[in-house]
Amino acid sequence: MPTILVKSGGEAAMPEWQRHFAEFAPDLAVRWWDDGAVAPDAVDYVLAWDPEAGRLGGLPNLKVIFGSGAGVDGITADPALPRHLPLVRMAPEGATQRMGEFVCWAALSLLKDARRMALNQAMAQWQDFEPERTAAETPVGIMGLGNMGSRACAMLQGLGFPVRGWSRTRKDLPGVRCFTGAAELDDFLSETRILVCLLPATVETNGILAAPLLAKLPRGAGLVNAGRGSHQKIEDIIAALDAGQLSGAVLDVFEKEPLPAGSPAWAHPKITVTPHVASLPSRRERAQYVARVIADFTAGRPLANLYDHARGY
Ligand code: NDP
Ligand code: OXD
Repeated sequence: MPTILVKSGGEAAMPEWQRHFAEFAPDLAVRWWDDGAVAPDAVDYVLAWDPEAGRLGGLPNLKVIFGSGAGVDGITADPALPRHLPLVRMAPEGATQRMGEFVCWAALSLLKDARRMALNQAMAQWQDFEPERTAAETPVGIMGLGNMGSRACAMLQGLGFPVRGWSRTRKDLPGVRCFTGAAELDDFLSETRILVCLLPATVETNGILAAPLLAKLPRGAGLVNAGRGSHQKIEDIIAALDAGQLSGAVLDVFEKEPLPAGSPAWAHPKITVTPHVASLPSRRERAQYVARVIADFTAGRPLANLYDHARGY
C-alpha cells in the first residue's frame, strides 16, 4: 500500500486527514510525519508545510512532494531538498476563491476605513466620516497575476474596482491593465490606489514592499500584503503610514509568525493584522486535490502546479 507522510496542522489533525484521504484515496496509508513505525523506505509521498531540513532527502523511495500551501518556500528552504522530485503546489479551486474573497474584503476595508470604525467602536465613539472615494474611483493594483492574483482581479472587478496587474511575464486578462517586469513597475504603481501583494517569495521579490516602492504610489494609497512576510519591510510600512504616504494597511503575513507580542503592527491605528488566513483551503479540499494529483502521477499524466526551481516559484 503506498504511504503518505503528513506534516500539516500537527499530529492532532491526523484523524481528520485520514478521514478525508479515506474518501478520496482509500488505498493510501496516511501517517503522521513522526510516526516511528513507518520505515523511511516505505514512504512514497509527503504532504508538508515546513519539513525539517534534510528529512526529505532521507526518504529513498519518495516520489512526489506536496506543499500544503500554494507557496512552498518552507520546503525549498531545505538545502538538501531532493530537487529531482516533483514538488506540487497546493491549488484546489477553493484556494483561489478564498483569496479573492480576502482581497475583496481587504480592499473594501481600506476603502471604507474599517480600521478607524473598529477603533471608534472600541472606545464607544460615534464619529461619522465620509470615505473619500468610491470603488470605481480607486484603482487596485495586484502584484502577481498567477492562480491567486488572476482570480482576485476578476472578483475585484465585480465590485466595481478598476484593476491593474503586474507580473514577471506578459499577461492578458479581461478588463485588467497589465504591466510586466521591472521596466513597467513605476507605471503600474503610479495610479494604484490600493496595492495588493500576491507574489511568491523569491530572491527578486524579497523586501519589495519597502520605502522606495511605497514612495511611487499616489499619496494616501492603501496596502494589502497576502504574499509573504519576506516581501515587506515593516518599519518602512509604518513610516509610510505615519507620514501619510499610506493611509492604511492590511497585513496577513509577517517575517516572523506568529507575529511577536511586541510588534508595533499589533496596535498601529492604521494596520489591520490578520493571522495568515487569507486563503486556507479545508483539509478535505486539500486531500481531494492531493488524491487527484497522485492518480495523475500513477497514470503517468503530466502534473500541474509544479514548483520550478529555475524561476524560484
Ligand atoms: P503563482 O505561481 O500562480 O503566481 C505567481 C505570480 O507572481 C505570477 O503571476 C508571476 O509572474 C508573478 N511573479 C513572480 N515573480 C515575479 C517578479 N519577480 N516580478 C513580477 N511578478 C512576479 O502563485 P499563486 O498565485 O498560487 O500564489 C502566489 C503567492 O501567494 C504564494 O507564493 C504565497 O506566497 C502567497 N499565498 C498566500 C496565502 C495566504 O494565506 N496568505 C495563501 C496562498 C498563497 P508570471 O505570471 O509571469 O510567472
Ligand atoms: C499558502 C499560504 O502559501 O497559506 O498557501 O500561505
